[in-house]
Amino acid sequence: MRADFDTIAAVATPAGRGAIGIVRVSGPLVRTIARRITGSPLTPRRVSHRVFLDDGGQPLDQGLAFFLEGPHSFTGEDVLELQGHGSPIVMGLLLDRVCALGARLARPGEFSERAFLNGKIDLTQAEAVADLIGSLTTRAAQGALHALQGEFSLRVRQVLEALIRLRARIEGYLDFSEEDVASFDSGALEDTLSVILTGIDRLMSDAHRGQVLRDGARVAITGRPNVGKSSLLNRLVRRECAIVTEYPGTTRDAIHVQLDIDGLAVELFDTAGVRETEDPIEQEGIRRTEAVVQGADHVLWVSDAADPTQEPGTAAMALGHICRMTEVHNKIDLVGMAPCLEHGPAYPHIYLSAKTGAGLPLLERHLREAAGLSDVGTGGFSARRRHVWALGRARDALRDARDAAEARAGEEIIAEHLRMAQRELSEITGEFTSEELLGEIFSTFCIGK
Ligand SMILES: Nc1nc2c(ncn2[C@@H]2O[C@H](COP(=O)(O)OP(=O)(O)OP(=O)(O)O)[C@@H](O)[C@H]2O)c(=O)[nH]1
Ligand SMILES: [Mg+2]
Repeated sequence: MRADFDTIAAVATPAGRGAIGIVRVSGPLVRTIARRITGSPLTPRRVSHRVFLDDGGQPLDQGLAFFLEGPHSFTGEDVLELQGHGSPIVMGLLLDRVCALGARLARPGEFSERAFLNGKIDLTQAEAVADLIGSLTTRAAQGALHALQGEFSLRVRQVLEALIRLRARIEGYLDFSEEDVASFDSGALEDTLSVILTGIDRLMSDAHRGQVLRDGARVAITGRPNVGKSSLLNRLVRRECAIVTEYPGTTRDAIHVQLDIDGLAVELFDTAGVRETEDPIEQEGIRRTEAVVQGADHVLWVSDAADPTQEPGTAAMALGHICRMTEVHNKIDLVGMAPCLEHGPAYPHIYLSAKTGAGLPLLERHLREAAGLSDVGTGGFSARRRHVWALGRARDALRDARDAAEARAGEEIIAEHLRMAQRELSEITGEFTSEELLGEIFSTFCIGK
């Protein structure tokens, strides 16, 4: 436990009214605060029913008090939890009282930050706590829990350890090479490097999947007017969310809904149909469509299977940079077609009917596959974009090391690339992370966590 920390306090339960509200306190003053507020010392790890007192000995509330002695607590410090009645007024009174006794209000994520700084959890685990709280689907929650239990950190550490062993060998050789006549075995070095690279590639693809699990995908439905975009959105969310009419130009505002496609959190956007128009409201709608398409991970360009004059999905490309696109040929019920998925040269095509629902499971499976979540069972850990990027930079540094080894570039250069790779990996677990990055990460947490 770090001696230089002060005592922090926050309401750990959500704002609003509920059966129970919890004030959480952590730091060196906890024992004193606990004794003053409950009137007598608390036994560690024992829950006791107490009256919570103000400075004149008058009751503020009553409830359960729970005291944990550091380092056997979440933060690694002495921790007090007061479970009072879940009223914002009562919580405010208790928090004021705790602060009057020497605590200060905690910043967002400060309890988790202390757990990290006191070595109770590493950075990916601290992030997993926030991700578990913010998870959008059951699978995302499971993934965050796996990361919290250290599954991701363990994988990173395994790569790190292999890397450190290799660095030690090379740097040991560099230190003694003048006396030692035996030359460095570069074949063995290349073999070890390729084993590490394979490990990091596998870890990167798992981390990427973990990031999709956490963040989900932004999917935009777009196309010409009246092709059935809003009908498709309604069918996917299984309720009448967007207005559907037989008149072209119905949708103007970009509507967005959140849905869970078997573990993939999708933010689905319905947009105004794209066409030349004089109507200023519709023009604004089309401008918004373009903005939605630009920000999407996946675009579904809807066309009308019953209308042979329709432009192909390539017209969607004109809307701007598109990451991934699928053309959805809607209204197959009108032409008596069976639903199917075809892989075209430029992008896939799905034939379905938003009206009857035929082909919808094909589309849902396709979206999961495209996001890389097709084979996720309940396993896998959640990860963040910053982890994937750091893994990418570590992999690049390792590739540079391998290229240098192959080119017999000299051990100093190889050692330098390995050092860079190690630094990137250590940034993931937080062993080597700048103050700014830490501040940025913890500031997105909720207060009391
Ligand atoms: N037969 C048939 N009709 C459909 C299907 N999907 C949509 N429609 C009809 O097509 C018309 C237009 O549907 P919308 O969902 O409003 O089309 P949209 O693309 O959102 O149209 P805008 O918002 O005007 O751009 C409505 O009359 C729907 O009932 C389908 O799969 N089969
Ligand atoms: Mg519409």
